[in-house]
Amino acid sequence: MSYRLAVIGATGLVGQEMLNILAERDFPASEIVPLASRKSLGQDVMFGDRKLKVKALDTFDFTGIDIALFAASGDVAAEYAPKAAAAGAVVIDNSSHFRMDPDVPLIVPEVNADALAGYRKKNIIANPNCSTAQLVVALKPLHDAAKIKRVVVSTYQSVSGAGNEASDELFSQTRAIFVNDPIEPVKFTKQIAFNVIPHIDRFLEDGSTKEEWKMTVETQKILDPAIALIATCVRVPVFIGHSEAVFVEFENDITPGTARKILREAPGCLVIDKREDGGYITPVECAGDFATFISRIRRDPTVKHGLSLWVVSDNLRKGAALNAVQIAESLIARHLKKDA
Ligand code: 11C
Repeated sequence: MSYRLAVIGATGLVGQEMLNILAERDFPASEIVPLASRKSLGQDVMFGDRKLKVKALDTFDFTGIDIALFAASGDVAAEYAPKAAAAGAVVIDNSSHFRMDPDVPLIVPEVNADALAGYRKKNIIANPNCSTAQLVVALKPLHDAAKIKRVVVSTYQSVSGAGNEASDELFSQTRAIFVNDPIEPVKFTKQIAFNVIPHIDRFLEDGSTKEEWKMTVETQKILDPAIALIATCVRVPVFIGHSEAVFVEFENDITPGTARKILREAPGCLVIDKREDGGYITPVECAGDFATFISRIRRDPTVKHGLSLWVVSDNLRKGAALNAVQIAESLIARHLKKDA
C-alpha cells in the first residue's frame, strides 16, 4: 500500500521540513518527486539519508501522482494546484490561496478531520496559517468542554515563518550589530535583530494586517464560525517557534485545573505548566518537535468565565509541514485506501 507523492517548493524551509517529516514518520511512499522553480533545477534535497534531484514544476506532468504537497507561494498554488488536481492528484496546499474557498476544506486533523470529505469538490485541501494551526489545536478541546465565545490573542512569531531570506536577515543583522556594520532591512520593514515588529503580511483597510485577519477567519472556518477573535501579530527575533498569549472567554465555567486535565489528554497537545521558574515552554525548546505546547494556564478574572494560556509550537512543523503530512495520513486512512 504505497503512494506517489510530489512536494512542490521542495527547496524552501517548509518543503524541506515536509521531506524530513515524511521520512521521520515512515510515510508509505513508493516515490517522492521534489519540484521547484527553474532556478532550483538540478539541486539535491535530502529525503532521510537519500538525495533526490529537484525537477522543474512548470514542465512536470502530475499524471499518476496520488498526493501533491504544495509548499510554495499563493501565486504558484493558484497556477499549478488546479493542474495537479485535474491530473488526479489530491492537492494539500500550504498557501493562503484556497483557504477561504467554500469548496476547499481547511483542515487541522486533531480538530476537523471529518471535513476532509469535502476535498472531492476540487481535489484540493488547504493547510491553515501556522499561527492558526497551533491555536486551534489548543482551543478545540476547551471549546468542546465550555464553549468559547471570544478569543484575544497576541502572537510572537519567529522569522522562519517568513522564509529562508527572512531567517538569513535576522542572522546577518545580529552579526552586523555586533561588528558595528550598518543595518539594511530588506525582507522586514524595520530592524528585526534585537527588536519586535507589530506587522506581519500586508495592511488591510480596517487597520489590521492580513495575518491577523487570517487568524480570525481560519479559526472560524476550522473550529466554529460563532467564535469572535481578535489578534495582534508580532514578529520577534526568534528563528523557529511561534508563541501566543491567548485570552479565552467561555460561555460556561471552566477552571484552570479542569482545562489542564483536558489539555493533557487532548490530541497534539503537551502541557508544561509548573507555576515555578522555568516551568513553562519557550520557542527554542519546541523547535523540531511535533506538539503544540501549552503553559501558564490561569484564570482571567476580568471576565465571568475566562482563561489565559501560553501556546507555543514549531511553526515549520505543526504550523506547516507536519500538519500537511498529517492531512495526507488522514486522507489515506479515510479516503484513499489502496489494497495491500
Ligand atoms: C508568518 N504565518 O509567520 C506566516 C507564514 O498564510 O501561510 C505563513 C503565511 C501563510 O510569516
